[in-house]
Amino acid sequence: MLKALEKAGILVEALPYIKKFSGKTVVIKYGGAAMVNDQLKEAVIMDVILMKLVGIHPVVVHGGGPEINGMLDRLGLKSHFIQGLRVTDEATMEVVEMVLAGKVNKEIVALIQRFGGKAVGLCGKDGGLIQAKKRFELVKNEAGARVPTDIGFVGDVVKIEPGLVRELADRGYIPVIAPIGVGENGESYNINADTAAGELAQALEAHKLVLLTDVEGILRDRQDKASLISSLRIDDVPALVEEGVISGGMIPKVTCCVEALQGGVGQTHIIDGRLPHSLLLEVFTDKGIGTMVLK
Ligand code: X2W
Repeated sequence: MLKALEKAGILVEALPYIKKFSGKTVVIKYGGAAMVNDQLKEAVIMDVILMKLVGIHPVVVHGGGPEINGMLDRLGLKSHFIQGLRVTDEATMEVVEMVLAGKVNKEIVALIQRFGGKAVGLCGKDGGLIQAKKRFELVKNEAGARVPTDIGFVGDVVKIEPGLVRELADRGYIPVIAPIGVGENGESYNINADTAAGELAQALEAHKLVLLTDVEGILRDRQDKASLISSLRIDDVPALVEEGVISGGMIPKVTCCVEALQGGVGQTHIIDGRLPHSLLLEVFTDKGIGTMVLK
């Protein structure tokens, strides 16, 4: 157990950060492993509530890929992905919307309320928050050429209408947002949650975008946890991709950070959601815990 003095030291270390971030918006993408385990879920929620209580405006954008897979399975529907995106036919879209905007969104809202915060759940349809259009994913064909491919109701963000989210945040609520977009004719689109969080962070002119994932951050040597890169700049990214340090599922996450930074977000962080209170450790301590990507 920590001695009283050590505890005080930890609180004091947080002070300059509390001062610096007070009144600023922090968009948190919440998904993956940190959302499956109940204990981790509670740890994340408590961190978000603490942030709100010290004057920061956290905005939660959640995923729910594993929950969607589970429900599709129960209904006897197959999950199918192309380049990490769910191929979303009409029946799948119906399930995606029910699971994300219904079940997952309301679960998070209820948890925040239960632990003493105030939360309001929205999806991209509410107040026209996330306007989207059909995405054609560039997929390599047999000849090696990248051709636009129809993957159903997967959306690209056209426009974000952030007014409602700002108002809720100013009134003391934590907005909780499901990554469902709305099309011109009111149709629903399934949007990757990292992408939705990045776009929201830009529209809200957020100070920070935090992606909670199920890896430690970017490791120079994947076998060695001590090789974590705690901070890097946009300019370092191409070389790290070239060397294979940033690869696979990390590429879209880093791209999301780079785009957010280019769109005016101050700092972006990729952190390990499997570690209890990783959010607090990244935001309120000097060293942080994951990888920070800066401009
Ligand atoms: C995702 C949306 C949820 C998501 C999906 O259908 O799974 C697309 O792939 P995680 O938990 O962050 O993976 N959408 C287009 O991104 O959830």
